[in-house]
Amino acid sequence: MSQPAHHRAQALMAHLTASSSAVAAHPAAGNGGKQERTLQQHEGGCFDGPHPYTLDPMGVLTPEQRRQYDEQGFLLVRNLVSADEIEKWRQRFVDIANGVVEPTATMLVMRDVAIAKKKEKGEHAITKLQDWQDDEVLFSYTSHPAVAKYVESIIGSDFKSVHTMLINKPPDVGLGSSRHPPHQDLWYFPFRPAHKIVASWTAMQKIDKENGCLFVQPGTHKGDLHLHKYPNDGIVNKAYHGIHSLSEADTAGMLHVEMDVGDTLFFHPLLIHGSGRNLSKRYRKAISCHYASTSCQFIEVTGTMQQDIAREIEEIIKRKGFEGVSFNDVWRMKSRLIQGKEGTL
Ligand SMILES: O=C(O)CCC(=O)C(=O)O
Repeated sequence: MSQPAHHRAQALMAHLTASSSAVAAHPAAGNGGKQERTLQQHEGGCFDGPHPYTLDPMGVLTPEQRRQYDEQGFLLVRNLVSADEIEKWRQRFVDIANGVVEPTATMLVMRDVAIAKKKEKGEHAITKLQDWQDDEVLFSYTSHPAVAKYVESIIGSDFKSVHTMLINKPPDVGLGSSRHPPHQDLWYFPFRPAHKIVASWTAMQKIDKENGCLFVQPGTHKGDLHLHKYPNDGIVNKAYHGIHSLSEADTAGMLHVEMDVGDTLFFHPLLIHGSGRNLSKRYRKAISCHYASTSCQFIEVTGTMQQDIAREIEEIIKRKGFEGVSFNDVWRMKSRLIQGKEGTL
């Protein structure tokens, strides 16, 4: 293992040791915990009462916003974060891409499958920065009070960030690799229930159909988790699975969400969504985080549909030098408390 990889491995193991002791304080969590067997892979669930998908303890949402998320599984908040803040996160991305700032120990620096062959350098070589929960500059997006306020209004007051991404979608080179096939984010998550998980996705520039905006299928948050696989209609990036029964052509009729700088979409992890090819000449940037209530619980995915994605992620992490790290451990490592109290997650 190279020296930087060795340091990353040490940092990862330290992180896991710390989170395992937190888990031990809550016997329902962790491998073999009783609750793990009671929650099912398909469990979407909803809150009791008239608002099945929004808790809104502080009364932040308007009746229309609440109806929107409850009925359609997503909420678009215009101009939620300022252009100055977006610029700060963009600059951090550029500094990491150019080697001016070291990526943190657990950060994944990803390259587009088509661009990798072109030997681009710096900002244009990188398609995604992921798992930057320990980078304080980027993390200021995750913990941003305006974002956190809406997260709280959906999943309640105690929550963690579980997955962080800055996506730098490259101009498509004609192979379709810049698209993100229609999928449900719950496919990747070994914890439940689904209604206590929410994503935020903030546009870092004007994003429209041409440069590959998000598309969503309203109301699908009320359905089940579908089987996902690698799509067979073109080349696709590592771990970009899509719903097996849907192709790129099926996305034409979905709702395309065009956004401006700072606009933020919040959405449920069962909502079918993805993004189209970037047909412009410029890279398209968005910053995103998934949050989960600390009352969520890990499930055992062995023997379920999610087993394949779990194995794939474990393989990826093993190749990076992290031997013996389980799928659930990967998620423990990625998580960081944002607000409220620790729980079973
Ligand atoms: O930013 C994009 O192009 C799509 C992101 C997305 O759907 C995801 O990462 O789940």
